[in-house]
Amino acid sequence: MQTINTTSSTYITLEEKYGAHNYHPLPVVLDRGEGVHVWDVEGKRYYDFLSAYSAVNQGHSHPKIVKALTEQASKLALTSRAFYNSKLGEYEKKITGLFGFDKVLPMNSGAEAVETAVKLARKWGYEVKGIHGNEAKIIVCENNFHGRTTTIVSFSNDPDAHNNYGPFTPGFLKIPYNDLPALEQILKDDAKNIAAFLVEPIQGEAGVYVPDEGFLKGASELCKKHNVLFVADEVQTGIARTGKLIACYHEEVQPDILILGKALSGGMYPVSAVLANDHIMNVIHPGQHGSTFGGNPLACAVAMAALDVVEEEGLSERAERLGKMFRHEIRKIIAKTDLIVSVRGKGLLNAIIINDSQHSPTAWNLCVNLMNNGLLAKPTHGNIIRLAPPLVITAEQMEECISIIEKTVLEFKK
Ligand code: IF1
Repeated sequence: MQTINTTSSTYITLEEKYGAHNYHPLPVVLDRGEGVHVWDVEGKRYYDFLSAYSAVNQGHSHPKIVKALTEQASKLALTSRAFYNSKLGEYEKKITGLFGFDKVLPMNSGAEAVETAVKLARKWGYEVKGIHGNEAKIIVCENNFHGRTTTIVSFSNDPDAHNNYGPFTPGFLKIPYNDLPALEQILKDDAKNIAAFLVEPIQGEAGVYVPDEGFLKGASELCKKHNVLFVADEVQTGIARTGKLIACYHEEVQPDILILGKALSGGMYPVSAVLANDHIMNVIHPGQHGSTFGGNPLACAVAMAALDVVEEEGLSERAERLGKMFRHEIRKIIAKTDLIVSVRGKGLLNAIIINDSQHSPTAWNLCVNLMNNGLLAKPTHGNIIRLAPPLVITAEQMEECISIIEKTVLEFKK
């Protein structure tokens, strides 16, 4: 049962009346954030276990990132790429050095970066691999989530994301996730026309599906064997979230194209990036791709600070260590209840599977009760609740959150 205070209801009413209804938020109105905490308009404090879908890995309003934002904003925010600027080259050197690529193409949203990667892979396919005109194919996985543009939803099999948005962009082949034999077969059948394999190292939206050990390595080797680009969408799994700087590093895989977003800015500003080596990136020439805000000085300053925080505060190691603790403690709770079937994840990208149908309100109701008990989380699909706090969470705070989860689960009445 959720009681909505009048102040909150005022804000909710405004959004209901004047905003498109493209979301169904939990009934909480957030007003302030700091570290792992957010506060609602009534001043109630919550632990944030969504982290804006893993965009706030560095914690809400991290002082170093806020400082970079405010200082740069008061100096020079946007020039467009019609001119050079004093932040972009420094940022490009930093990010390509950190992730081990020759070049970066700076964009803004994750979907824009995925679209950029699709265009880059296709262009490489035609101009380097020699695929005949307009025949380039890109392999994707069932139950993928790569964003919400028309081309991206063209290869989604989620009816909500896909239905009535046609006509769709052709050129995408689908295989089951985590299925190396299927990838091998499709490559054997049509490698000459295949430019790339686009994959999430962990499928976040689908429900935090972690592939079998060896899937990423095997897929990248199959791609290399067939001269197909291995494209890792690390928008959600990147920037230390899974316990490594990018999730591909759990299997020592260096993708041909790396897509970053979300926590690349620490959640402070829309910043995304596509990284690749020269033999791929150099197919793009002036006037062939771009964006008004891509590579703006403000984004560069924020992203450099956000990347510094990841290194300085050891966020990858912290995510690895506290993620193991989290799953261990949740498994102890699972032993005491039949409400939760299992827990899965890597680092601090985790999910619990609720013992009810995906169409039941149970996961939602549990999230409302968690909210009432001071922890914010939200179901992904139906009966799966993603649990992903900012990576700056301390062991003590994690213990408190596990207690909140245990209390809420053991008290829950369907
Ligand atoms: C929403 C989901 C998560 C992503 C991956 C690209 C993008 C995303 C792996 C696009 C974005 C966001 C989008 C947001 C909710 C959230 C989400 F539920 F939609 F699927 F995290 F799982 N690749 N994911 O996860 O990045 O354009 O949004 O910057 O659309 O509701 P974006």
